[in-house]
Amino acid sequence: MAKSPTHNKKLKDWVQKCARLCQPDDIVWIDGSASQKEQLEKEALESGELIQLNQERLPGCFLHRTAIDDVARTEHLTFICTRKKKDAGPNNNWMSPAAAYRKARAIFKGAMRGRTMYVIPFSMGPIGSEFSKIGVELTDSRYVVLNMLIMTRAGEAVLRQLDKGGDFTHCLHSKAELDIKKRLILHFPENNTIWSVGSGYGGNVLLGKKCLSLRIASFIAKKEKWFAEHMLVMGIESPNGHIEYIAGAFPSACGKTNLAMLLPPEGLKRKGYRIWTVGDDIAWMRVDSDGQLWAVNPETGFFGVAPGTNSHTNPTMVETVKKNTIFTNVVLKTDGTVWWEGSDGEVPREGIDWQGRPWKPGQLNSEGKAIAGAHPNSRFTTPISNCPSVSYRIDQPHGVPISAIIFGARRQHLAPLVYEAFNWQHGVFVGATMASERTAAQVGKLGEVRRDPMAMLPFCGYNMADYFRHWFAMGTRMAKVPKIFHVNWFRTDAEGKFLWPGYCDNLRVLEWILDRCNSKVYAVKTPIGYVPHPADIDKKGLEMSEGALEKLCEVNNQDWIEELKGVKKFFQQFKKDLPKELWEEYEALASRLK
Ligand code: GTP
Ligand code: SPV
Ligand code: MN
Repeated sequence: MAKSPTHNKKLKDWVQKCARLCQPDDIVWIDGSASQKEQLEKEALESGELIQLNQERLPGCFLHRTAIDDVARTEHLTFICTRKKKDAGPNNNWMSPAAAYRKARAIFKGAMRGRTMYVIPFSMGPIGSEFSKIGVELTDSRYVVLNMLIMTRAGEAVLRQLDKGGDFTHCLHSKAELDIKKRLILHFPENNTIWSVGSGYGGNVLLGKKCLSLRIASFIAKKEKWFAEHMLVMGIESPNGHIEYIAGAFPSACGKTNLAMLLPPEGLKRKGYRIWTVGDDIAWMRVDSDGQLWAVNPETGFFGVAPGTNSHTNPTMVETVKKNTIFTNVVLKTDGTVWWEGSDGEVPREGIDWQGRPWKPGQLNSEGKAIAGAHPNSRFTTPISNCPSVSYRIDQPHGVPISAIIFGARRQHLAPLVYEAFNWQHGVFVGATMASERTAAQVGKLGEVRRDPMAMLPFCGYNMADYFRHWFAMGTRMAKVPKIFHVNWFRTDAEGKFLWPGYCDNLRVLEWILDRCNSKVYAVKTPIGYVPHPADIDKKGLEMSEGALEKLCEVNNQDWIEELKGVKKFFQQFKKDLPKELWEEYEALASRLK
C-alpha cells in the first residue's frame, strides 16, 4: 500500500477506510504532474480505456467509449440522502442515509480488486480562494482521473491546502461492474459526502461537477447565503471596451456552451462586439459588500455536447477541441480523427461508431431508422485554457459582476424569443415555472415537456420550496438586483422548423437585453412580461422570413392559461412549504391573462 502524502488525518483515515471497503490492489495519489498524467494515458491506452487519435492532427487527444447503457445521467438512480425525507423535497429521489450506505456498501465491497484506487485532491474554484471548495475523489477509473485533471484544479497544491486542515467533500466512485442494475449516485449533504457506483459516464462520475458543484454546493450555498447554479457566465464587450457580464440557466443540452462562446454574426460585427467566456455550465455567485452579485466558474474545462458542433454553429469550440481533448462516444474515422452528426466536413464514408462497430452513413436499424454514428449525448472534455474567447478573469477569486440573469428553455411553442420579468419577485417566478423539452443529456423520453425550475430540477440538493425562498432572500441582499429575462431559441413554425436561426444570432437578443438593462429601449408590456418591439432587434444581415420576428415575440394568452395548469400542479407538490410570493405571482399572472 502506497504511503499517504498528506498530513490531514481525516483524509488519511477516510482513504484507508474506503480502501478497506473497496479492496484495491494499490493506491495512487494524483499529484497533477505532467509525468503522472502521461503514465496514466499510457496505461489507459494499454487497457483499452482510451484510443489514441491522430497525434499530428489532434495532439494530446483521445477517444473513449462508455458502456451502451451508460451514456447520460441516470436521474432515476440519483438520490439525495438526508435524515428527513422532507429536506430532499418532492423534486428529488430520497433514501435514508442508513439505507443508502447499506445498499451501496454491498456494491462497493471488493469492487476495486485487481484495480488501482486513485486519490484525486481537487479544488472547485481557484486554490486557496475563500470562495472555493475542496473535494477528494477516490476512483478506480483512469478515464475519471484524466477528465478530472481537465475539469478541476487537481493535485499536489490542493493537498498542501488540505494540510492546513479544513473540510473537504468526500467523493467515492467505483465503476464496479458498470451494471445499470447496480448503479447508484448518492448524495449525503449532511455528511459532505458523495458515493457513486456502477457508472462511467461524465455527470455521474466526475464528482466535482454536478454532484459537488451543484447538489452539495446548493445545499451549502443556502446555509452560507450564496448561489450554486446551473449557469453559463459570459462577458459581452461593447465597442467602447466596457464588458458586461450575464449568467444564464438553461437545462441540459439547451445551449449554454454555445451561447457562452459565440462569435458575433456578420451583421453585428460592424459594432465591434466581443464575447468573453467565463463558464459554460456552473456558476457560483455571491453578493459582495458592494451589494453587487459576483460570479465565478468553479470548473477549468468544458464537458460539452459534440453533435451539432461545427464551424458555423460554434467556431470557438471547433478551435478549442483541437488539442488535449478527450472525446467520448463519437465516430472514429479511418484517419484517426473523429466525427459526429452535425460536425464539419463531409460525412465519412466509413468509420467505427460510438459502440465500436463498423459504421457507414445511411445504415438502418431494425425499425428502418438511420443509425447515428455518434451518440446524441456524445461529448468532449477540453480545457477552458484552450478556448480562444476565454475571459482573463477566470482565475480571479472574485469573479465577475453580473448585470442580468437569463433563464432559457427549449419550447417549440408558447415561450417567445425573449421576455423580461417585471421585477425580481416576478423573475424568480419566471425561473421557478420554467419548463423544457427533455434532451439526450439524461435518460428518459426525448421531447417530453417537463418543469425544470432554474434548470436545477436534477441538481438542487434540497427541497426546492426552500430553494425558491433562498432566491427571494438573496434578492433582498443586493443593492441593485440584476434584471431577469427568459429566452427560447427553439420556437418552431407549422412545419416544425426553428423560427429563429439561433447560435451566433442570439447576440442580437443579448444586445436587446443589455439595452434594457441600460434603459436604452422601450418594450411592449404583455401579461407574461416585456417583449421587444421587433424594430429594436438589430436585423442587419439576418435572413428571416417576413413576419417571423413578430411570430417569435407573440404571446398567446389562451396558451398561457393552459400552461398555468401545469404550473399549479407543480407548485401544489410543495404543499405549505411553497413561498407565498410564488402563489401571489401565479394569481397575478392568471388575472393579467384574463
Ligand atoms: P449541457 O452541457 O448538457 O449542460 O448542455 P448546454 O446547455 O451547454 O447545451 P449546448 O450548448 O451544448 O447545446 C446543446 C444542443 O443544442 C447542441 O446540439 C446545439 O447544437 C444545440 N443548440 C445550441 N444553441 C442553439 C440555438 O441557438 N439554436 C438551436 N436551434 N440549437 C442550438
Ligand atoms: C448536463 O447534463 O447538464 C451536463 C452534462 O452538463 S453532465 O456533466 O453529464 O451532467
Ligand atoms: Mn449542464
